[in-house]
Amino acid sequence: MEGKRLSNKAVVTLLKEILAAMEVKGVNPFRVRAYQNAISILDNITVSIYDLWENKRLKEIPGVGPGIEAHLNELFSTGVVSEFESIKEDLPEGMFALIGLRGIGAKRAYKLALAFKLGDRETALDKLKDAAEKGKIQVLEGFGEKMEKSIQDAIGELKMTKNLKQRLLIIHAEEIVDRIKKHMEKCKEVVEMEAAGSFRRRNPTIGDLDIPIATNKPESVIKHFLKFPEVEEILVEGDKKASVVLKNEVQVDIRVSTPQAYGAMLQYFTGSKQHNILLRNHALTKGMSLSEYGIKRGDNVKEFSGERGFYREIGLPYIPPEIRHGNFEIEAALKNKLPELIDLKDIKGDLHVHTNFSDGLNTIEEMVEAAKNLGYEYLGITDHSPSIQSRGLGTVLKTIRDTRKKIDEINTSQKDVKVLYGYEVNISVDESLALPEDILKNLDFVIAGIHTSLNQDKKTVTKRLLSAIENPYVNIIAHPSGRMLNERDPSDPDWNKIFDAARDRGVILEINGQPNRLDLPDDLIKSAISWGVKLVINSDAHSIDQLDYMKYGIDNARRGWAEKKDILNTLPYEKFVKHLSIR
Ligand code: DGT
Ligand code: CA
Ligand code: CA
Repeated sequence: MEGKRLSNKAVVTLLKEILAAMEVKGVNPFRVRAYQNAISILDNITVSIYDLWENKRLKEIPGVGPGIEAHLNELFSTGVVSEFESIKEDLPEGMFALIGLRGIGAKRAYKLALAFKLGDRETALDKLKDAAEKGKIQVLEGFGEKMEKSIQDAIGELKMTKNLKQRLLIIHAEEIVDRIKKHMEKCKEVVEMEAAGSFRRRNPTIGDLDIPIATNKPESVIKHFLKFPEVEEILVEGDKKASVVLKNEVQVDIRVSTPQAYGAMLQYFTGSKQHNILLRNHALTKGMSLSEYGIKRGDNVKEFSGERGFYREIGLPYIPPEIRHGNFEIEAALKNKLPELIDLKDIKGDLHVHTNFSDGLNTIEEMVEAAKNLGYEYLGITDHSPSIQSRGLGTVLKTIRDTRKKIDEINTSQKDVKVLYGYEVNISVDESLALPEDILKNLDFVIAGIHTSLNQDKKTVTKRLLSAIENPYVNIIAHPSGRMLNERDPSDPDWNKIFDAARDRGVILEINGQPNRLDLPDDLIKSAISWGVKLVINSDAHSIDQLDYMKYGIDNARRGWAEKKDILNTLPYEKFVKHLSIR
């Protein structure tokens, strides 16, 4: 099939517009729901939707039913969806520019676009801003003064358009959150605060920071927040919220609530937006309506100091923030089938660390000492393998003998941490491994990974990974997708083939904890687990401090619904090495 290749982002944007158009037109709510479901899943998948279509595999995506499949089919073969063309024919084009605004659903976007003749996308936001400033929104039916103000704020928040900026890695967001927390600790009116949004869901990258704060003195808290020394520009200053841009261009939105109502506020600002939408749909079926202030039944709004009570009220167990993606977690919660997510304290060893033998900072001994302090039972040393081409076979063999001796000595002189000797071996462009099997077979274990030419076509990159999986001495595939956040897209092999081969041959896929990798991505973690593939979480530390990157790997594993049983380095040493030797 030869069609019109579109990025996942372009596909999702278009589907969101179809959804909005259907909502305005009052299409059957079940179809609307189906679209919402599909969008939240398509919005979070790593594999190319276009490739799935090309391989006639759209059906395999959960949530993609025949209706949406037909739309995608038409979109990829012709570039347009005729039903969409006709459904939006009499809708003002400008409404589609408003859909991303906080609190503006499709129907409101439509009303505003009609009222202010927002005929095209480019000018829609500016025209709306102008209307708000002139007080023209509050007089519209169903809007009012409060709504006008909140639309103005939402446009303000959108000013630093997220798409134009690079998203922050979570490790950098953590540093900023720590500094804000330190500043806010000096204000004694703060009862409770937590960074919510994508940060609390442990998304690998963060667009902006959202911080709900519990207090009985909103004015003093906001005043204090605005004195945070890193504030560069104040976008919104209200009596219950503020938005600022920091000197490092990061936007921070704070919202205050009373301690008694903090649970609903925290829940709302944790999101994801899609989770909230689906949760609201669920609550509606029980005659309840959700907001950041509480749960409304009839005229009565019930407040919640914490999130557990909030979820309980709508008949659900607590759902951990990491899986609030709008991707079947509500269904699982309803059936009491939420996963028991893996935890950092379950980890018994790290199988991917570098030393100063290659590009690491510390010696093997220092890495082992640090692993002992973390309470690990085992540590796999996996420097980049020495190059036979540049050093010559003789030197490489001697290096390996010497290193083995050293590791044997460490294993004799201390018994706390069992040290395993391996290498991180490159999978070359021609599919060969950087070390021959004669050498590989003498190591305790081998990690193989792709580091170059990731953008090969699907067939080639699939074959390349399969050749490593089929090598009898390879135990683990490092950072399988090869993505580098903000830098490099993941490669796009046929994942089902990779998962099949890995499961059948007992090869382990890695969840790499380096904050700029976090690879496997969460959606692939979830698929791999459902495929029966075993995983390990590694720090890929290049210094003793980086052993802590394990925690980002854990975050990512949790986002992929991983439980302790799915992750092999939760096993005690004996059982773990047994798994390595069954190969
Ligand atoms: P980000 O900042 O792009 O990394 O992602 P988030 O998830 O932090 O998104 P953000 O900052 O736009 O909004 C924070 C939370 O507020 C979001 O996770 C859920 C909630 N929220 C935002 N807009 C809406 C909305 O239109 N409807 C609902 N129900 N919730 C929303
Ligand atoms: Ca955010
Ligand atoms: Ca925000």
